[in-house]
Amino acid sequence: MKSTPTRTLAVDGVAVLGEAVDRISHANGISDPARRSFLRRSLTLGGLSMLTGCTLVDQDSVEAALTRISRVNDDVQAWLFDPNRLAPTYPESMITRPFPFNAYYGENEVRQVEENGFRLEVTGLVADKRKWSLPELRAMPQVDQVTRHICVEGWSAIGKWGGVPFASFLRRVGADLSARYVGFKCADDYFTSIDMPTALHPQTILALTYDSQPLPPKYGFPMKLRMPTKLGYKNPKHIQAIFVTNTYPGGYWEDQGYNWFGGS
Ligand SMILES: Nc1nc2c(c(=O)[nH]1)N[C@H]1C(S)=C(S)[C@@H](COP(=O)(O)O)O[C@H]1N2
Ligand SMILES: [Mo]
Repeated sequence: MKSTPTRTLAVDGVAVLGEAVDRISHANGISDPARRSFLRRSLTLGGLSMLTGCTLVDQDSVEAALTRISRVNDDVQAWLFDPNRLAPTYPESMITRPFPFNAYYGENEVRQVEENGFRLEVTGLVADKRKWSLPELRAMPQVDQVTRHICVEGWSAIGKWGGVPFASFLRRVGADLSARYVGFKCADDYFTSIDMPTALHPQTILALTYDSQPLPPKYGFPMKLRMPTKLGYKNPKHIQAIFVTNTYPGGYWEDQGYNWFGGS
């Protein structure tokens, strides 16, 4: 018997939706199977279509509708973000040893960046576009913090990072603090971007050390941006260039469906 086109579409749509809910749940840190299956059961194509005002005819339009939900989620998270609320800090005795490595490639492919000749690029909406050597960054006042890193893949670990408070760095280079985004380009071609309120958060640091030692290659030498208020994938390692902009820069995982705000 031949099924009607509408019926076939609905069945395919539900399958696509189920997969998409899993992916978006993953990207938003919803790892609890009970919450996921609740979402799977309660989110129907009709509901999604009503929520987003999109006509859901194929995989692309379902993806577009979910992207739209993810953008609303970004706005809600940005609105809920309290620039003065501090993430928990921990005693050094609670540091996870060994601290896990993660990247979009294996540990045997970690980028080896040379210290000699390294210069951090700073571009976009900043008054001073001078490049920075590592000794120059180390000469700025440094802070240390022990915080929890949370990865959407379902693990978390406590680590100790030290470096320059990112707000001091942005002020020092005369960044336009009313700009929307700060973007990062990394030596391994990873890239990401964050909102200005998080960039200015007191616990956001341009980290040069891990556990009081120069950042080892696997944890992102020569520097990473460490934000205990954001999920792991928002914390770029091997930073090569920083830019301030009002044009949405996206990110390596964000462009593949991970939520952009990525609060933890
Ligand atoms: N340059 C770069 N930064 C990156 C990644 C990456 O692949 N490349 N992966 C991100 C992800 S998903 C995680 S969980 C953390 C892992 O950091 P760690 O190796 O210090 O645990 O780095 C983030 N920053
Ligand atoms: Mo991650």
